[in-house]
Formats: sequence, structure tokens, C-alpha cells
Amino acid sequence: MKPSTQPVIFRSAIRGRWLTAVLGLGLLAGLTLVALTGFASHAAYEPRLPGNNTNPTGGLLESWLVGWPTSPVWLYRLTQGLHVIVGLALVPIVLAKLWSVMPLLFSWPPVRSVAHGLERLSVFLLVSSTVFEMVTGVLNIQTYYVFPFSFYTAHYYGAWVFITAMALHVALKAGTVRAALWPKAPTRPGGDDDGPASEPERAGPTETSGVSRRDLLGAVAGASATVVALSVGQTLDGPLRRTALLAPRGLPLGDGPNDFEINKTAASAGIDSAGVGPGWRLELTGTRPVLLSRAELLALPQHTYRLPISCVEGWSTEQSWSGVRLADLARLSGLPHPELVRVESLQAGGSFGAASLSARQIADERSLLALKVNGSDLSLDHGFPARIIVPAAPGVHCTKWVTRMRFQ
Ligand SMILES: Nc1nc2c(c(=O)[nH]1)N[C@H]1C(S)=C(S)[C@@H](COP(=O)(O)O)O[C@H]1N2
Ligand SMILES: [Mo]
Repeated sequence: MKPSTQPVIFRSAIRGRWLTAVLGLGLLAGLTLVALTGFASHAAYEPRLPGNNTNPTGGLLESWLVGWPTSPVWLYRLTQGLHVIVGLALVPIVLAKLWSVMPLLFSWPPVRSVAHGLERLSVFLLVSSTVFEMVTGVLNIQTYYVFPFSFYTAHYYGAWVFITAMALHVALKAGTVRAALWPKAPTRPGGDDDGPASEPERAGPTETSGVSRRDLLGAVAGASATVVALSVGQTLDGPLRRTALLAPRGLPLGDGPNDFEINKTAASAGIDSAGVGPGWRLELTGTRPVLLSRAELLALPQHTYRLPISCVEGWSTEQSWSGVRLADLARLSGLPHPELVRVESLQAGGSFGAASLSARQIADERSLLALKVNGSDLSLDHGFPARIIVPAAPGVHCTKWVTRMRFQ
């Protein structure tokens, strides 16, 4: 490929295999972590329990699933915090990588042989799935639920496309990366056209721009570090939360007992004050139906634990919750060792209004139907009269405004 045949915008002397290989290795490490934590999140949603699965696949695609543990309590906080923050940090690296191979993406003719065609197809799937996962992920954490499809389903299937394309791409490019980073012999001049237009030596400055590859890598690393610095506060408690300028729920809040992030307010969930007034009852079903008022729940043994709420959006916060053990409620329902419990809220419709919890989650002594937080009654926005809190579970299963629990 001769530089003179390229549009001006594609000409840059610092492009080349060395830069592409370094960015590629960085992405291989980072995207692997994002993919693994993403699949961990899918497992944490316990999609095998009835009512939890938004991706009705079953079969091979779900055969890797294992039950999600309840310890350590910060497990989902860690995996989902990493998923979102590392994912954001990779955006500048993906952009730089695309820039570094830009001339190749539009090389002509598009297909020269079957092998070349397959290689280009894998690159197309890799680029499009990476961009798709990043765009849907960023829109989701910015709480713009604007897609004409389910975020979970699309993001999950997108991940499978990505994993497949990534594995193919790594297999096809491993040799090129090795040759670019650890060359054995001097490369044959003009001997192959698989690399970008120009190949100056190593990381030194070029005559044309004065910008070296090292400068470019520094700028990309700086952009990633800035993104991390402006979002990591949402996963950490304390004063750092104020630094989460890129996170919609990282803004400074008051310091009352109920002053922490709210996923969905009572008003936006359509909760009316009549439903949560003195007439509210918790209905338990097991071998017999049981109705309990809030006063009756408060008369049962109360337990207090510090547990995080960790949202799929990446934010999390640890609070001190008090209430009744789920295991005690199971016993009251007549099923002391249930296989699962279906928790339903007063919220009509919406995908977060109900969730199923596993036997392991019910049995953990720290799993509560919380009535209080930080020593005060729950606020309406945090789920008054009663809400679920389960160690290490994703926030989406910590159902607020609970009205019915069906032990099965
Ligand atoms: N009924 C109901 N419960 C719900 C939700 C909801 O929309 N409706 N959102 C869930 C999600 S996604 C999260 S992260 C937590 C957040 O709890 P918080 O708003 O008290 O911080 O509540 C969960 N419980
Ligand atoms: Mo959430």
C-alpha cells in the first residue's frame, strides 16, 4: 500500500504495527476483564430462577451458569464496579486502536480471498460488537433507557458476538503482534501489505508531526485515567463520591439516614401513599397464607447488618440495615427450607417490581426484609414500609415496597 494513494486524513507516520499491537494487547487484557465481570453480572441475576430471566435462551448459552454466592458481601460491588469503570476507561483506547488501523478498515478490494474475507468479517463483528456494547452500556449507566429493545438481552447477546469475534481475532493476529513487538529479524521492506501505511522505527518522534508514539500512548492513557478519576467515586463511599462527575447518581447528597442514591423514586414507580399507609400488610405464602402489619414485623426478632446496595449501573453504597431475617419469614410461612422466594412489590408493571431469590440467599442470616436503615424508618423512596436487602446480590433484586413473598 503506497501512502500517496491514501486520503490525507489517513496519513500519519506514527501509525503502524507497533502502536496497533500495544493498543491491542491493552484491549485484550481490559476487554477480557469487562467480559468476565459482565458474565458474572448475568450469573448474579440468577436467570435460572423463574421470573428472573430476561434472556430466555437456555441451552448452551446458559450452561456455564453457577449459583451466585452471598459472600463476600462486596462481591457484586467489586465485579460490577470493575465492569463499568474498566469499560469506561477502555473507550479512549478503543478509539485510538480504531484510528491506528483506520486505513486497513477501508482497504480495497474489500475481499481478496476466502481467508481474507473471513478475517475481515471477524474484524467487522469485533468492531461493531465492541462499539455496540460500549454505546448501550454508557447509555444504560447514564440511565437513558432509550433503546427500542431490552438492554439486558441486547447487551448479553452482543457480548457473545464480541467474545467469538475477539477469540478469532486474537488467533489470527497473535503472530502479527509478536512480530511487531518482539521482532527477530529486520522486516522485509515492502514485503507485505498487511500493515498500516507507514512503519517508522519504534517510539521515536517522526519528521512530519513531531508527535511520537509514546506521546500518543501518553495522551490515550491520560484520557483513560481522567475517565476513571471522574467515575470511580460512585463505587466508593465517603468524600470520593463527590468526584464522580461523570456518574448521574454520584452527586453529593445530604447526610441524613436516608440520604443515599435512589434507583427509582416512589413517585416514578407509581407508589401511592394509601398503599403504604396503616392498611399495608405483608402477605407470606408457603404452606399457609400469613398477613403481617408493619408493627407485627417490628415485633419479630430484629437484626442489623452493614450491607452494600450495588447497582448494575456501577454505583454502590454501604448502609446499615435493620429488619427481619428472610429465613424467619420462611419459617413463618410454613416452609423453613424453601427452594426460592418470589418477592413482589406494590409497583405495577416495570421490570424491577418483582424478583426471585435463591435458597442460598434466603438461608443467609444477613438477608433481611429491612424496615429501617441507619436506625431510622426507611424513607418512601428507599422502599417503605419494607424492602429486601441480600448480601452480594445485585441491587435490582433488593425489591422495594414489598407486598407479597411466595415461598416455594
Ligand atoms: N419495586 C422496586 N424495587 C427496586 C427497584 C425498582 O425499580 N422497583 N429498583 C431496584 C434497583 S435497580 C436498585 S439498584 C435498588 C436501589 O435501591 P435504592 O433506590 O434504595 O438505593 O432498588 C431496587 N429495588
Ligand atoms: Mo440497579
